[in-house]
Amino acid sequence: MAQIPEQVGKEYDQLKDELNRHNYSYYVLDEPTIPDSEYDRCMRRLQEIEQQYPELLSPDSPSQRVGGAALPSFSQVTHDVPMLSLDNAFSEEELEAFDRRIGERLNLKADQKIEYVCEPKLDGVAVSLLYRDGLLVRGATRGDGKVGEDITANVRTIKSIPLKLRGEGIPPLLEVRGEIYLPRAGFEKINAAAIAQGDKVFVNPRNAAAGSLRQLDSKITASRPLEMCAYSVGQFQGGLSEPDSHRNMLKLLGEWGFKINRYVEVVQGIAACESYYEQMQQRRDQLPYDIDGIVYKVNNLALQQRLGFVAKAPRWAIARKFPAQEEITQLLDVEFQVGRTGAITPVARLAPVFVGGVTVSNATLHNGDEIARLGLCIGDSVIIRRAGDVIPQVAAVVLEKRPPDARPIVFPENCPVCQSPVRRVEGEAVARCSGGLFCGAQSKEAIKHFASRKAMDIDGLGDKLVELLVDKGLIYSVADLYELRADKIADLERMGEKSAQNLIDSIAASKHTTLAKFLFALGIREVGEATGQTLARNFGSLEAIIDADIDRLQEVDDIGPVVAYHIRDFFRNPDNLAIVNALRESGVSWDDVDISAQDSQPLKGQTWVLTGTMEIMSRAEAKDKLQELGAKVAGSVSAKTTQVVAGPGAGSKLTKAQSLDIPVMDEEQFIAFLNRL
Ligand code: 5U1
Repeated sequence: MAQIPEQVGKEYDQLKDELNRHNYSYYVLDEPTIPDSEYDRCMRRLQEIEQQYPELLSPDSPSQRVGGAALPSFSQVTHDVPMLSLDNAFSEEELEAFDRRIGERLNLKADQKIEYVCEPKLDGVAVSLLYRDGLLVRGATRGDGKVGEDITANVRTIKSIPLKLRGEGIPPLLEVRGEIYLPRAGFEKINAAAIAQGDKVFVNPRNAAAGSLRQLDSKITASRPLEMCAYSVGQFQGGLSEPDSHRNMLKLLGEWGFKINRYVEVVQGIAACESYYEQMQQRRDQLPYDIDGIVYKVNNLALQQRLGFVAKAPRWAIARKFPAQEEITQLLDVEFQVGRTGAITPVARLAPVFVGGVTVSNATLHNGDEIARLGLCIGDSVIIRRAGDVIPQVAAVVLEKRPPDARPIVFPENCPVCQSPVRRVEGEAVARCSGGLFCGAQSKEAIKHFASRKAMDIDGLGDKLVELLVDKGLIYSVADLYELRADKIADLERMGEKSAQNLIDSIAASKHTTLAKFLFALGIREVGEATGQTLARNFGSLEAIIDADIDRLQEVDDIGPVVAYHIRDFFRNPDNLAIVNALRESGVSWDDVDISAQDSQPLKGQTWVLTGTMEIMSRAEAKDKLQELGAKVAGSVSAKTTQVVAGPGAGSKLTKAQSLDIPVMDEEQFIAFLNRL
């Protein structure tokens, strides 16, 4: 065995501490401290040392988080203290009855309020983690509450689970309980990877978390971005005396290195529990993970003891469930919609179902591949999932319920609107109508996009009115908008002379625009707002863009071969050029951009974030201004953010910026800053 040089031993301990500290900051506190590249360098060096001196390797080494050899099976674990489940309250009345029962058992006076801890109920998998002398020695599933499975190798791979506890006063034996869950972004990511590989996808983040923990090969678990929040203690033996309240116990767990949900709150009395429920229900869609309800716990641990248990659940806690985010319903039909770029999207028509707080009767099926992947037939019972801000999804088919008369879904060969052939480019999932602007559906969508706020911003020209104008044959393309006359449209439904004139005035007012907005308004595939800005900044005039070949277009930062191809393709099409010319002849105009000013763009290379309310200038104006000055405007704060502008009501983005030491200014300071440039 090679002698371990003292220097190497010291370096090893330092690396371990540094990596564990970083893991804690990054995965528990959400506050990155060192760049990824530095983390990777430390990890490589640690592994190098472990390879050379394997006797140094300890169970709390961060290298142990990558997973090890696959197990033949999971062994069983008996819980010394059973893992309880929770009773549910399905209404305010049931919650109030829970509070009354507690008051009666504790002989409280009618006006005496009980102190409760309110916690979001994370939708994942319950876990027990056993620590001896501060080291993680066992992770187990709940199982039936008495006997679970040993998933130690898998839990070691979860970065927010401490392998070694930090801080003071750690009891020699500590069993922590909590929830392992998969944030929504991680769920989307692993499902996207499964689709790319032709594997089965998970129906929801909970199933994905459970499936990831059930892996005998812990390397697979390590590849899933699971997280864990602690919510109680099963055993606490020796060391300091236990805290007196549940909240203080959670605080202590936080100090020892566990992630504690940030929305945990102590309240007085059941009415406050109800307001907390309402607040969290409002917030539910914006959370980055699924929660399925709220857990209320009596805060005082001595009172918890007095209250005790019934069967498998404590008397001192209850879960109030939120409306389900998944429901079963029937697929009645599939219709095919044609989008602005001709993309044909199958849309599921469903028997209406209340899910995630709204009634859902349609869901997108994305494309033909998605229908094939789901194995969907008309008449099937399907699981609809609506979680977060996302549009409702058909998550799975319930095959056992397939009726004998279920029919296969046939993708159309011709456009349902204009009958032109449908084409699918090899390697692309999307099938498209080949009719171009000849297709009524495509021209309607193109006009809606052209008129939209971020494009030509034609006030009063909403989607419904565009449909009506096209259906009545008053316009065929965007160029016709500028030829409209008030007397031609005054007779339309709910129009009248005054509204007709207002619309004509708004159309006229939209004529003077910017090159960037005009490019965006044209609806060229893959050319969004930001690409419109980039093109305008780099070419200065429309003529220069029309004349640019693919190579020239690709010389521009952020323009790859696909975008370049679509731009070129658009301006090669004589119909499109005719529309562009007609628009210019009608008076659509902009000031050419001074491209020589490019190098002096003072904010080039910077990333700004706008958060909170803007009271003096609009957020859109602020964004335009920053982009003109060369800055990127991002939606979230990260270590790469240069500057944050925070108005009243700024929340988590401001907190994150402060924790990362990113400079923050308010709107007045921002305007003063712009004036100085
Ligand atoms: N937040 C939270 N979830 N949850 C689940 N607390 C909590 N407590 C539980 C369960 C099953 O059980 C208690 C009895 C400790």
